[in-house]
Amino acid sequence: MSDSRRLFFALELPGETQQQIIQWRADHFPADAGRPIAAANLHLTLSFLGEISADKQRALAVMAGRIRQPGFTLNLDDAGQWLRSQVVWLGTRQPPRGLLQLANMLRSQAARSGCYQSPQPFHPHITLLRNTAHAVPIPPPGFGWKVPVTAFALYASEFTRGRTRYTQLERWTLTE
Ligand code: 2AM
Repeated sequence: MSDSRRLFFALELPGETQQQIIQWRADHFPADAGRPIAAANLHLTLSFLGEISADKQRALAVMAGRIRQPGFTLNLDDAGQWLRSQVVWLGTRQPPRGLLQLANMLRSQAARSGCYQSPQPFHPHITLLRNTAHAVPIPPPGFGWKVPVTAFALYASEFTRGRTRYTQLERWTLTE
């Protein structure tokens, strides 16, 4: 049996914020707009690693554990739709320097370890809806959640019994 798993580094969201976001989504998007992501699965990916071996996972976790930087505040005040990938997302108009620094570090560690990293610039986002086959009206500006970010984590993505489940494997606190 293969020991590789589909892994990614991401920021978690506080449970309360996840609940507020899904309430806002229910209030502002038509029910048939797309497939809603479950509250517990709302996250912001920093670096997608793909299917990697247990050995590579350990090596990447050691490098992640050496990252030293302070936390930051994420203001989730932007939303949009990517027609090609058929997703509606929540993001930020002004990505904090700490977020870009953390994602850059994890992405370059992953690339150096042989994990393919998309050449597309990093566009921090939280996927809210998938399979949005048609253009969806995006709520006007005015919404926003300020999220204090004090940690990042490594997740496994598993698809079982028709459901995607994200399991947090390791978590690191952001401190200088
Ligand atoms: P998405 O929400 O924009 O699809 C788990 O699947 C996480 O990894 C999701 O946040 C997903 O982003 C991201 N992801 C999946 N495949 C990816 C890929 N090939 N490149 C970058 N991110 C990916």
